[in-house]
Amino acid sequence: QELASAFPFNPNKAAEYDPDAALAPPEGPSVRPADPIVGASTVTERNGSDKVGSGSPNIGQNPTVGPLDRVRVDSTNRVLTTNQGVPIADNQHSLKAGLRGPTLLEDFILREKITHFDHERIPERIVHARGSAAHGVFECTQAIPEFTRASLLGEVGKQTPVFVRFSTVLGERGSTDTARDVRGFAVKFYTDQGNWDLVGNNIPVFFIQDAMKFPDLVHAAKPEPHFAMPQAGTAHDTFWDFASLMPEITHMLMWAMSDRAIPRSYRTMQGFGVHTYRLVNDEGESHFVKFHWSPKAGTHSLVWDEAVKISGADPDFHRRDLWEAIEAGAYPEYELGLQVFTEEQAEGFSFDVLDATKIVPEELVPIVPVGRMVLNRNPDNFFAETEQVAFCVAHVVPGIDFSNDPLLAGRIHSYVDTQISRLGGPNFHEIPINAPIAQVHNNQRDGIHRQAIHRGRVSYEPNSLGGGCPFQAGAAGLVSFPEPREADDHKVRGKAERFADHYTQATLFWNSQTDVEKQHIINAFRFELSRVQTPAVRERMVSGLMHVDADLAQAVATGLGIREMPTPMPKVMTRELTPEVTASPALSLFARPGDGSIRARRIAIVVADGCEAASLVALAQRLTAEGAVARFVSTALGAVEPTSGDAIEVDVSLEAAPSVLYDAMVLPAGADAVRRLQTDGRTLEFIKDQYRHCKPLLAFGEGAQLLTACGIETDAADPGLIVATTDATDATDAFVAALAKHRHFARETDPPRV
Ligand code: HDD
Repeated sequence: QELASAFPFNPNKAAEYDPDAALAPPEGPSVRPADPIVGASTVTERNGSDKVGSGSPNIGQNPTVGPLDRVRVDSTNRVLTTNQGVPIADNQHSLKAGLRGPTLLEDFILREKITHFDHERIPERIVHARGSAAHGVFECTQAIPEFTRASLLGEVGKQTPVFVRFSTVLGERGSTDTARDVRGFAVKFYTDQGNWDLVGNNIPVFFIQDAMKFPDLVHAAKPEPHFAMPQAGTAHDTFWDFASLMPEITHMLMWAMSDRAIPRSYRTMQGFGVHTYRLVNDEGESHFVKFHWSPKAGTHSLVWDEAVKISGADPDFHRRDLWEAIEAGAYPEYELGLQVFTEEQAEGFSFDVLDATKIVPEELVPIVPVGRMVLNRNPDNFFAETEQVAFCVAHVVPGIDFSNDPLLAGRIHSYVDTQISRLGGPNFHEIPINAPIAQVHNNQRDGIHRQAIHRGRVSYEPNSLGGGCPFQAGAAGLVSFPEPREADDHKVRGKAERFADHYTQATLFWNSQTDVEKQHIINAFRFELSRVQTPAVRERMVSGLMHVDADLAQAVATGLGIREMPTPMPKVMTRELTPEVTASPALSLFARPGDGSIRARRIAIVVADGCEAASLVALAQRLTAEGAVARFVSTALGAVEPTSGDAIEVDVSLEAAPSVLYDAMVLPAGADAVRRLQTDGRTLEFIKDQYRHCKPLLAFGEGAQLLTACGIETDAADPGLIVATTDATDATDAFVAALAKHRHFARETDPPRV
């Protein structure tokens, strides 16, 4: 008895001794109950699990499907042990034959520790290696049983636990977050009909049309194989060589060169299922569907110069942002919208819906909101959850089915396959983060690291010895949509005709952008292609862009020093298709400004000895009250003495957190403070970057002199630039409004003036 209380049993095993104790939520700071969506009625907490849901999970019966608490470990007040649970007396010294003698082979404690350490790493994902994830809840806001029998969309208010991983595609596991790249947006829904993984990106189209080309694409885009450079980016010869020879990539390039590829935050980007999928209802009727996630905070991006600088200042910028927002209770929220259309409609479109390089314009098929997703809990352990989570496109539930998109077909194979080497075997579905909350019963057995302890002697079907169990679900199970085949279909390698239209939607995207966005796209092409060493590749790219838009091609060519425009690239498809839509304002980033909130925005309030504190403190209080993060910044840490009132404790120095890590900046009044700040080049650089990156700036009183010192015109008509007296509430209001708008691009020039 005494021994048991001194060294309590492993909670994973405790059920065998005391089932009640095993099912109780473990105590300790690392375990918090999931935060339900405010106002929702159907969240049920099971064992304090984060996997909340209204289904009937088989908690406590099947060891593979219990809540994550089953495997959470909290070492508070626990003794250090070996992996066998043996208490360790001394964790500082190996066992030696005498103090100066040789270390003994017998020291199994040393060997266990070192051996485990030697095997800590697993292969990183072949693509999307760099990522961050969070737990959350999906709630159905519009039931659509007429379209799908998927239970998560069957009932308004129904909640389904989710785990979401965001990622960059190209960079290695430790690469920078703000590289120009597509972002992955992968959602695992733990539904009561099994897990559904919607593995999407923040861009609704893809580089290629057929999975056959995926290894080529990735080989071209990843660091070049002879010297393994560059890291996390496409600005090199092999990518653009491939791109210039694959005109189907053109539409995707337009998106990837836009500011979509440098999001401000995972909280401020859209997500897309990309492919056309199918919804299937109880009657077995099918509709095509496209999935869209839209962030409540609006779509906001960085500017390129800023993204580059953030890479140095904080390579974890997006990871930190997601983590901190969730810790602060500013839960990222996204709306799930569907474009649902029939096969007959699709046949009438000027593009092929099986071609992943095409969108279905919203003007053609509106997006209907059906649910919302709130990310409300950070993982407890990065490796166990974020690294080991295995998203597989093949994981669908009854009511959700595939289309014949040939890119999708390859993905259905690739994801399960890659997990087998990445996670070391076929039992990766038993790793707690991957285990469904729905029950798992089948006759698959054994394999490396099997967790489930199957009872009985039956592991085959049909059987009579096990009473025929587990038995087929029949119509209640997943029934693939019996899509009829065309009578004259032959086995063939090739593509349907409309796949060959490579430019119409690239032009649609270009025509739908604002002037600011167009300029950023030109700049991105210019930057990326300037890094390409092979002139023929640069020219070939320009010859392709000539089919998108003459001005775009010309501007890029000028940036590359190409004086004579090349001959346009020969088109694969000579027949002209008439697009239904020639401009779609919804494709602009500015079309989704967000809910006007300033939650989780970061504001640098610059202080120095001799500043006037009252206005700054009042502002900081207001910003904090609205959920923003206000930081007192100065040239060094320590306390700053204002002209009156209490000293202000500096949160962070200019050196440690440069301008690019803030969304906005405030300059103080006070002649002495301004004089001090003006003599420090870093302050001026800070201000210039804020201005150049089009962020809101508020200067109180003499603080305006700092703007002038940077060559910024303080009387310009710029709603993002506010010059105020110290007690101006109007100015504070204007500043908060400017912050909600995010960026003020009217001041932007190319090249930058300041
Ligand atoms: Fe993929 C990972 C998204 C095409 C093969 N992909 C991966 C992830 C995302 C996407 C978000 C990371 C999941 C996570 O966070 O763990 N991939 C896409 C999208 C595509 C796409 C939206 C096009 C519409 N992918 C694609 C093709 C293939 C793959 C055509 C192969 C034929 N993708 C993989 C993979 C990865 C992967 C090799 C690497 C790690 C993993 O799967 O789990 O299987």
